[in-house]
Amino acid sequence: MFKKILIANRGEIAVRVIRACRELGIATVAVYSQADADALHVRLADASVCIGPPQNRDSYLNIPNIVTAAIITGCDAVHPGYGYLSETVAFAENCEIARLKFIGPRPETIERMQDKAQAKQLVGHAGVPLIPGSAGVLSGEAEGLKLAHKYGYPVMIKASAGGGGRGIRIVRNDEEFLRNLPLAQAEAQAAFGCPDVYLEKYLEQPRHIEVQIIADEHGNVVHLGERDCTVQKKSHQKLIEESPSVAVTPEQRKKIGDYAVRGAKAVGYVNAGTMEFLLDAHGKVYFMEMNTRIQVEHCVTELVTGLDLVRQQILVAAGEKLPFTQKDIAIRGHAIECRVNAEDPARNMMACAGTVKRYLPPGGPGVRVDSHLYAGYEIPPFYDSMLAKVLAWGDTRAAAIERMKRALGEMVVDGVPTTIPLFLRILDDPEFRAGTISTDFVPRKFHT
Ligand code: MV4
Repeated sequence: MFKKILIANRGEIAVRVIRACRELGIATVAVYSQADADALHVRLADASVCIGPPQNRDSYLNIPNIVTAAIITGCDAVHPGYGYLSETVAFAENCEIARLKFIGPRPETIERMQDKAQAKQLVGHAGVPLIPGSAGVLSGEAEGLKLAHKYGYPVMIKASAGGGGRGIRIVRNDEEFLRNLPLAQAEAQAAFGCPDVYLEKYLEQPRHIEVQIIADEHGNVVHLGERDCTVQKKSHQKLIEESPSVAVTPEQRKKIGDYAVRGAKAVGYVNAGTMEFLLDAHGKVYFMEMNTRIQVEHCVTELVTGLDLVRQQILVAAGEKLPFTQKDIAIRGHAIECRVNAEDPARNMMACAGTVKRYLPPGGPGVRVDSHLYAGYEIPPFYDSMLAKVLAWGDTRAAAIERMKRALGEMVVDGVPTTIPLFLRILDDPEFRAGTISTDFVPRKFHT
């Protein structure tokens, strides 16, 4: 087992990883930027190293500084969390070169899944249904027009190096296609350093369903059910995640889970990962892309399976066999997560700086809060706007929703405006409660 793990991240996920390490008796090293000297993850870790100035590129994205910090503190493994360097091939490679175990998939797997057009092909060859579209990267205008006519408009042009809603365009006729193709390619080149795009039929009003998988280094892959992430902003920022999905039947659950396992096995996947699918209005599921990291919303899966996913990540990275098989996994009750963000309409995604004057996290039966906040904390202006993940578990979806309303009702974050009021409105929305929504729900009803 590892003796000391460096956590290459900040915020709530750094705190989350430290907690898993402590329960395993593994020492922890936090890294922090000059703006994060008073951050909770620094306080909770056994040791800490300042890795540079506040800007992400100078600190949390600085591979030499982070690898050096791990070496000089005597670490034997690195947990990347989510975002930052969690899906950066060069980081995983540099960790391995420095004899530091990267707690995640092999660098080659990250690389293969990063190219979304290639990932679709690989997973498709394993018999997983794909959103109809180009077989791999679009070769040019002619192929694009041919496929658009074959599947019918609207179609989407997606950047191969994009993902998570970045680098996608919808086009509704030949003229729009011909005008947008070069724009999409130029934008992809500028944003990701690669102009490749692929084409997909546009699915109307889909639901976003994703399946958590965990794989060990001995060929065992288990899925842990699905999460429904349909409640998203226009910007594709997720607001609410749930497990299980109201829109998935037990038969579909088995089928989607099987697709996820087949896809993961096809690419020799190890560690925790997520297969993303779209569920269309006819109840058909199609693979969309794979995320090769632990995700923000992993906690809803933890609440319905009783597993500690970060602990499992560490154990499989240390070479242990999964301690369960598929038949041992049962989904119990229903879990919901609300991402409480510092809400500043003027600065999308970035936290508005401010001091948290009072902080009263909710608690009680069936409630979990993962957060790096404390009263007196000064939120730096350089990073993500997420302040806390509030989770509620219940026997049923209705019970989980009621618990979430209770939890958010008692939560106090003074000093910065938050998304708590928005959540309280969504949780009371009849369409949300009925479970009949699709991805247009938040933009249509809440204009965000
Ligand atoms: C789509 C789609 C419809 N058809 N692809 C947006 C986020 C990124 N992961 C993929 N996205 C979509 N891809 C096809 N072929 C609709 C969306 C989409 C969406 C997906 C999930 C959750 C919210 C969404 C909001 C708008 C569009």
